[in-house]
Amino acid sequence: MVDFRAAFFIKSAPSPMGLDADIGREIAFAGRSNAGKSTVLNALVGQKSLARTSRTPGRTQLINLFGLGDESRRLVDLPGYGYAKVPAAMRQRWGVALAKYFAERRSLAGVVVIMDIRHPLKDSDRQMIDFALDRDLPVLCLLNKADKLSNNEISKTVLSLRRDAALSQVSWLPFSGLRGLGVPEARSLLSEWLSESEPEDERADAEPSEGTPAG
Ligand SMILES: Nc1nc2c(ncn2[C@@H]2O[C@H](COP(=O)(O)OP(=O)(O)OP(=O)(O)O)[C@@H](O)[C@H]2O)c(=O)[nH]1
Ligand SMILES: [Mg+2]
Repeated sequence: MVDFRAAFFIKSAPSPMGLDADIGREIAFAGRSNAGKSTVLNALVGQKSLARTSRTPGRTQLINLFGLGDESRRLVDLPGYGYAKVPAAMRQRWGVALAKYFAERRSLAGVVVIMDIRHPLKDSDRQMIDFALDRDLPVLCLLNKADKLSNNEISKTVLSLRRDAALSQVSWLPFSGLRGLGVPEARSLLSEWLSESEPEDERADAEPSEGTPAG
């Protein structure tokens, strides 16, 4: 199990071009502004303010890169999308850079899309999911702010999302960054993504691992 509590800030970058070398494994976090991305990240790493949270949507306009223990396993906090005050030209440039990142980044091992459970699966969320599925990357959708709904409402929402045949490969998890709901489940899935053997041609060079635990 990856130690999420050992998360530390590596750097901020204005675009995916400014990220570090494309080695090791990383998981990208995407979501609409105000869906609670920073709160979710803080809950996952068990730190109050690793990723800054704000009541002003769209304050986080940089990519923030975090290491887990060392820099070979990383969480990539992408800027929130859907923020109306970002100029159209900037949004356009960002969209192109993001598409390139999702298409070409070899260390990208999976994508987490954070949504407000009360307003799930907006067009921009679908776009992120499609970027990931186009490359057969695993996707976890965290339905954040589940504390705002009753258990019955949560079940209904999750059931209807899981029924979407086009999204059958996507995992859905009710979540509350505020209350810690879903944290152990999310950590264990992301841990798997970060721990699987290296993708593609790197695998051919890898030593066969000894003593792999059974089960
Ligand atoms: N009730 C509830 N509120 C939450 C939860 N997660 C986040 N919030 C609130 O939602 C607001 C936005 O949270 P952030 O974590 O800053 O959201 P963000 O997506 O990082 O926002 P930007 O970086 O500004 O785009 C804050 O007021 C949080 O307190 C949650 O699980 N439950
Ligand atoms: Mg944020």
